[in-house]
Amino acid sequence: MATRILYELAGEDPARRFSPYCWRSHLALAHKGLEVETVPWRFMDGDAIAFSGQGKVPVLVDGDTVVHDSWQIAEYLEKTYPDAPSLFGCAESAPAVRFINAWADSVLIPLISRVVVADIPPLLAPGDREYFRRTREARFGATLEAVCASRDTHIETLRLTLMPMRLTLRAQPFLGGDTPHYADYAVFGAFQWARCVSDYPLLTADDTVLVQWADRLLDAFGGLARQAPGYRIAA
Ligand SMILES: N[C@@H](CCC(=O)N[C@@H](CS)C(=O)NCC(=O)O)C(=O)O
Repeated sequence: MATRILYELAGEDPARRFSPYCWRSHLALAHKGLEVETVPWRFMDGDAIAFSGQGKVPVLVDGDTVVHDSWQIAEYLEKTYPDAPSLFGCAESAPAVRFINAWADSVLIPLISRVVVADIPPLLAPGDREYFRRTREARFGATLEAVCASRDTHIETLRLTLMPMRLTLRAQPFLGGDTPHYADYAVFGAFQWARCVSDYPLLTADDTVLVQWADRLLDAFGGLARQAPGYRIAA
């Protein structure tokens, strides 16, 4: 029995792991070179993670330790496995990476959500579909279809919002510098989420700086993210 387990959100197809937060943790574990058994979890499986004292994934079980919340998991891995490659570059950089994580949570994910959310219900296990629609429509105050009806406008806002990434990645291959670190995973998790649920491309093919950055992360760790069922990130 594996001593390290990551519970990840899955669709009807257990291979469709689509949570942006779970991808962060999965890539962080790969970055640290830690083996993990990933367990598909669905919205109706609340009981399966009740031991964590809350109801959201990712949840990491590492021996006797249980950690939830992707940022907490990153900090836990950094503290517990200091000899493995650093997730933050160095301890002094963690606060700046926390800012990038917060930007992805509060700006990037809500914007992407308005582009892809209507594509999610058909991919969910039948038992999850009503719950997802009800809770997300309450959040938006509109049907998922109404939210995505203006996706052509939302995508323009999203693409403008990505300008700081382009300016940074023109000068270096990763947000982390010459090699990727948690800043890349915090942001790329959102791109991978969109790729896993929607055939609506987030990027245009001529957005080469971002397309190449996303390609590098899709290829990282032996193509871990690219192997997940999904669509194209760029048109
Ligand atoms: N701040 C948390 C967010 C985790 C989160 O929202 N997870 C979603 C899946 S993407 C979830 O488990 N939702 C359960 C629900 O909506 O019932 C983190 O960074 O891990």
